[in-house]
Parts: sequence; C-alpha cells; structure tokens
Amino acid sequence: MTTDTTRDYDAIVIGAGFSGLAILHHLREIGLNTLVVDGEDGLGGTWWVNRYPGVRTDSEYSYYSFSFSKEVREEWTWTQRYPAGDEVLAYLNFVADRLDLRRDIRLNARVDSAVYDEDANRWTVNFADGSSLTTKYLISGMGVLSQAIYPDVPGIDTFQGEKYHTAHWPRSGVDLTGKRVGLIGLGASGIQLVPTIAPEVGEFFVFQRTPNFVVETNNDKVSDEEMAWLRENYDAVYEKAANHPFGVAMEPAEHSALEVSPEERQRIFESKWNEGGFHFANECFTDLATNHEASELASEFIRSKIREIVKDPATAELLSPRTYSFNGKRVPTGHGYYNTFNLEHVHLIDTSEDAIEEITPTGIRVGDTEYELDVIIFATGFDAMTGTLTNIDITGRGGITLRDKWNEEGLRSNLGINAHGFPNFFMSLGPQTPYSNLIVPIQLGAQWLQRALKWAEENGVERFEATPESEEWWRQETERTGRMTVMYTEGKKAKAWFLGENVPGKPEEFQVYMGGGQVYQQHCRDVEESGYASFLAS
Ligand code: N01
Repeated sequence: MTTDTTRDYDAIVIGAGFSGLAILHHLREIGLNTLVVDGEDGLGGTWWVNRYPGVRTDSEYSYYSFSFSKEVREEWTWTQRYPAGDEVLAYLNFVADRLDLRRDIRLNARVDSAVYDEDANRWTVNFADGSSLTTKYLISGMGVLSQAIYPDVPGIDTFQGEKYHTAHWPRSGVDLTGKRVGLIGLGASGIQLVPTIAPEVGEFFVFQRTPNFVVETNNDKVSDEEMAWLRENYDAVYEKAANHPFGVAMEPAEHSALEVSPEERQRIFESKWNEGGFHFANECFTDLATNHEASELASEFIRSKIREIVKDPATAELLSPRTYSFNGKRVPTGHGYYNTFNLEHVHLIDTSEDAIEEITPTGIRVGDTEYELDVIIFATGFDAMTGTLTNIDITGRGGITLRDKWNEEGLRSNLGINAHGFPNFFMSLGPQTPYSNLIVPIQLGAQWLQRALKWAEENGVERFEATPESEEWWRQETERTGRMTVMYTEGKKAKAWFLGENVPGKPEEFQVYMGGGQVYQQHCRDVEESGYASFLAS
C-alpha cells in the first residue's frame, strides 16, 4: 500500500463491499473527498472473502442489486435466479468500474485502530503497516457477518489433517476428491456447502448439533425476457423490496395461518414451497414469524417435506427441528440439501446430546466414537453484527472504545447508525439495523448518510453524534420488537447469532432490529425530517 500519511480526507470508509461502494458513490456526489480502505487484496467484501463451494445469494437477482445507477441497471445481466458467489463478485467489480470507483479504493490496507481527536475533530485511522490517515467522517462498511468464529472444542489445534473455515476458504480451491471429510456447522453456509461437495468427497461426516428448517430454492437460469422485464421495472421492484419488512420484492401475505381451513393452508404452503426460497417464509401467511402456533404449522409442513425427500426415516427425523419452530432461526435456503442425505457415503452424526468432545490429531470424537478424517471444515459462523467493530479499537471521546461502551452499557446506537461518544463515526449495517435482504438497508443507508452529511456541511455542523436518549429509545425498541417474534418464544428459543448466543460470553441482546425494514426506514426519514433532532449536531 502506498499510503500518503499526510493526507486528510473528508470521509474514510472501511470495507470495499456493497456498503463501501455505495457510500463512496454517494459521498462523491456531494463533493466529499472520500477514500475506501480494505484489508483484502480484492474488492467485494463478503463476496470476496466467502469463497466456499456452493456460496450464492439467498435473495433473488432482481432485488439483490443496487437500483441507484441507471448505467449499471441497463448494462448488467444476471444469469441465475440465485446468483453464485462468483457472479455477485463480478457484479461488484462491474459496479466499481462502471461508476469509476477504483481510483478511491485502497486494497491491502488493513485497519488496526481508529482514534477520535476531540480538539482537532478528526479521526486518525491506523493501518497494519504502521501508516495512518486522518479524516473528518469515519464510516464502517465492515459487514455484519465478517468476524469468523471457530467452535470452542478441545484439541482444535491438534488436528494433523487439512482444516478450513467456510469464511476463509482458499482462493485456489481445495481438492476434496475421495477424501474423508468432516463438517461442523449447518447454518446457511454449511447448508450451501453440503450438496456442492458431497459428489466429490470419499466419505462425508456431517456433524449436526441443531437441525434447520431449509427452504429449497428451485434455482433456475434468468432468461433474456426476465432480464428485459427487470430493466423496465427496476424502480417498482426496488420499491417493493424497500417496503417489505425483510427487504424482498414479494407480495405481503394477507391471512393468518390460523384463520384458513387446513385444506387451504396446505394448498398455500405447497404453492409457495414450489415457488421456492423465501417465498415460502414471506408469502404464505402474515404470522409465521410472530405467532408460535402459526409457525408450528409451517414447521410441520417442512417436516413432512423432509420425510418425503429423505429415504431413511431415522435420518429424516434427525434433520427435523423439534426444539424451536420455523423462523426461530434465520431460515437458510437449500439447493438439494435434504436429498444429499440419501447418498450412501453421506453420514449425519447427531451431536445434540453427545456433543463433539474433542478434535484429535486424526479426527473428531463424539462420545466413545472417533471419526477418522482427512479434512475438517468449519462452517461455524461469525461474531455477528458487532464482531468487526469490537475486534479493532475504535476509540471515541474520552478514550472509550466501542467495545468498552457496549460491554459496559449493553448494545446501544441510534438506529444502528451512530453511537454516543463517537462523533462523526457512522455505521452501514451497524448493530440494531434491520434483519433483511441487506442490499436495501445498505443502499437506503448510503443515501440517508449522503443527505445527513450534506445537511451538516451546509449548516456548519462539525460534529454529528447520537444522543443518549436516542440510544435508550432504540435499544428498547429493538428489544421490544425482537421479543414479539418466534425467535423469542418462551421455552422454544433457538440458539442463534441474532441474539448473540453463538459467541461464548456475549450477552443475550437482539443484535438486529426485527420490527421490519420499512418501519426502520420510516424512523430514519422521521429523524431527517426533524432536522436530526435525535443527534447532537454542533
Ligand atoms: O453460521 P451460523 P453460517 N458444535 O451461525 C454450529 C449469512 N449467510 O456461517 O445451531 C457443533 O448460522 C451451529 O450449531 P447450533 C446468514 O445470515 C448468508 O452458516 O449452534 N456445532 C450452527 O449449525 C447466516 O444466518 C448466506 O447448534 C457447532 C453453525 O455452526 C449467517 O451468514 C450464506 C458448534 C453456525 O451457523 C451465518 O451463517 C451463508 C459446536 N461446538 C451465510 N459451534 C447467503 O445465502 C457452532 N456450531 C447469502
């Protein structure tokens, strides 16, 4: 990196993924001298880093993209309904080229820390190579699922075979042909990996602690006609996604699952199951995420599908969640997932009661049984939402880091955008932002920030910072809405990252806002219309 340490920027954005690109474009439009920095040697953020076999979107192509650039909309062509990782990465590179973003992106520039200087009202950003830069506005676009974690299992470092984490998959690929492979982790990542690598591995041991409700996508090619239609209707599609609680361009359901006849319910479940993916989660009924009884009906439907697909009844039962109901965890999409367990060399190992006790030099031990392995794959997830922000020292006023603040006060932010004590520090997809197709809050967040900073610059506002009252309000609102969902069903609560429960020692708090993306956007507009009243603007 050829960092010029004398340079002072108007804005520095950490992270060159969807967030970094959108923010760079929007801040340039208002004349701010903006630099995006990223520790990796390629742009793309999540899509650059997550290269495991089978990685792809679980939102559909039509709304998994920016809508703000007419050029990009006109010239880019998606080929699959659920684009693979390579295709999304190619899209992001296309965006960077088409919008001429590269000249303000520095790669191989890993940020170690950032410190606010109150007297100068400047942030100093310190890089791993010892260099530093200063900026008025510091913006995190570091991603919500970027800080990978490994399981807390003894002996993890003793394994003598090959070890991979899905989030750090070698770019050169891995030859698994004929090998004895063990997989730990069956969230969205593991579930995409399973059917993709199963055909090539010799023996496949899939260690499952908690089963998931997987909705199959029925992925398909995007036709020329579909792409032409999308180009004509981009704004309407985007508008629909922006008005949807989960940021997907789908029709809101009209009825409760409890108010229709069993026959009608079955018909609707079947038709949305066949449409695939999140259509099932979002379009069947209004209350599959908020009413336990309704969600149990959907759960039973999926369990019946698992029994239909998986030939061995004992395996089908093991794959069927019983301790929580549908939507109680983030729903993963499948690409032949359940069918994979019909292959003779694929073995599902239940670790729900007999936990993985140890990783040995030669394999994984569960109870008295040791599974000898050549390769162990960890798909064990992330320290979500806060991990990237607390893993480096972001030091605000009075020498307090974000990590210290959240450890001492609990998770606090104003709409996930900014935290008290951290003037002019903004977060794209900060904690307490919506649980959603993330492209929507990324784009709308970049546009909100553009207007807020334009207002600040035009009105001589030098410091922009959340009030303590706004943080308290948003903390309560995030908890209140989260607890209204089936994620929080008493006695049936799943252990999941959106409550922080996948990281030992992390307090149980809603990491994401569950009150709906469209409600969240209304709150953001209200703040703007109030002249940013919930921010200390001085
Ligand atoms: O991680 P996860 P992920 N012993 O935290 C298991 C997004 N995403 O990387 O459930 C045994 O969901 C753990 O078991 P349990 C998406 O938002 C999107 O898969 O705690 N198992 C679980 O099965 C997603 O939600 C896409 O019992 C252990 C797994 O590891 C988020 O990223 C694709 C264990 C972790 O699952 C995270 O998904 C991929 C142990 N000691 C990801 N420790 C798209 O499609 C952990 N586990 C766009």
